[in-house]
Amino acid sequence: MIHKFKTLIDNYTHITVITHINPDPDTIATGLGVYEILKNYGKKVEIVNLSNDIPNNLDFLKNYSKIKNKINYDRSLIISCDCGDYSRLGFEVKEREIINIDHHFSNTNYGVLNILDGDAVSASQVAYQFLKDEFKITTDIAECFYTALVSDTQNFTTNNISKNTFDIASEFISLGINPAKVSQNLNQRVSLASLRLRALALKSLTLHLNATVCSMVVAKEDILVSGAKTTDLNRLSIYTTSLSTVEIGILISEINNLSKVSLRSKSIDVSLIANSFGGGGHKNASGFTLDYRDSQELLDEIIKKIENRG
Ligand SMILES: [Mn+2]
Repeated sequence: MIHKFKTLIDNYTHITVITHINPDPDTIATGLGVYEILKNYGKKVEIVNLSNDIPNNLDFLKNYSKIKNKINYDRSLIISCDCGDYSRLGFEVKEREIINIDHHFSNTNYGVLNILDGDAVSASQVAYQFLKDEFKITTDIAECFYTALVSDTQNFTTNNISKNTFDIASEFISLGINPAKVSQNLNQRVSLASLRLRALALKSLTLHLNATVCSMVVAKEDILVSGAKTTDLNRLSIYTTSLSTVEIGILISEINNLSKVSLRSKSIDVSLIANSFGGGGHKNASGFTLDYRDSQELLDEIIKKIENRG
């Protein structure tokens, strides 16, 4: 497969790295690592994200300032990072060849080359394991991949982590990265607006089905009043499974004309529920987005599905 990868990139002078809509640190940091690898290999590379709202606590990563919100190259090879299906790219690139690097079980194989590992804890793990024997992994690249790994495992606390996760982390440390620097940037650069939003979201916390399900709703007004950005919503879902009795957490966010739902679980497969609403994701972390719906009605419908699941 690495040969096909090399043949593909050798066929092009220009490469566009695409990161997913509603970006999280895994997509951005994996994209930046891949960007640097290809630059060092001698390619003309651009890295894009559809939104203008990139988490700014990632600005310590090399080439962060190069991220643009439009594709400038007319003809380029596309490399997508952490995008489970084509719509996650956000750009119209159907006519171009796509290399798809991802770790979602639900990935739809939309690329000409699909580099997938559903057991990997981050897209950066997939990229690193695939590329490390053929390309030089510098400290800057390792820092990107490590940041993505720490973020997608919520600081090594998700239940998909294993010895392999720590082995890879230790390889990144051998490559010269500073774990404390990454932790501080990821966890201790929270904006006041996002703390205010967290308070409002926690205020909405409600328990259902004998306290086995926990929901939180972020209303349009909450985002407005707190001054938070939509990327500040990313971290809120962790609170929905904080309580010991809770098996499934639901976070509903009213963003513009959309209802965005994040589902989290301790062991139950919530991706099936996300699928039934047209979404996808991982067993313990998945979600879906709908045209705006009344949050209480939507919540009732989700809870009914949870109650009636087979
Ligand atoms: Mn990811």
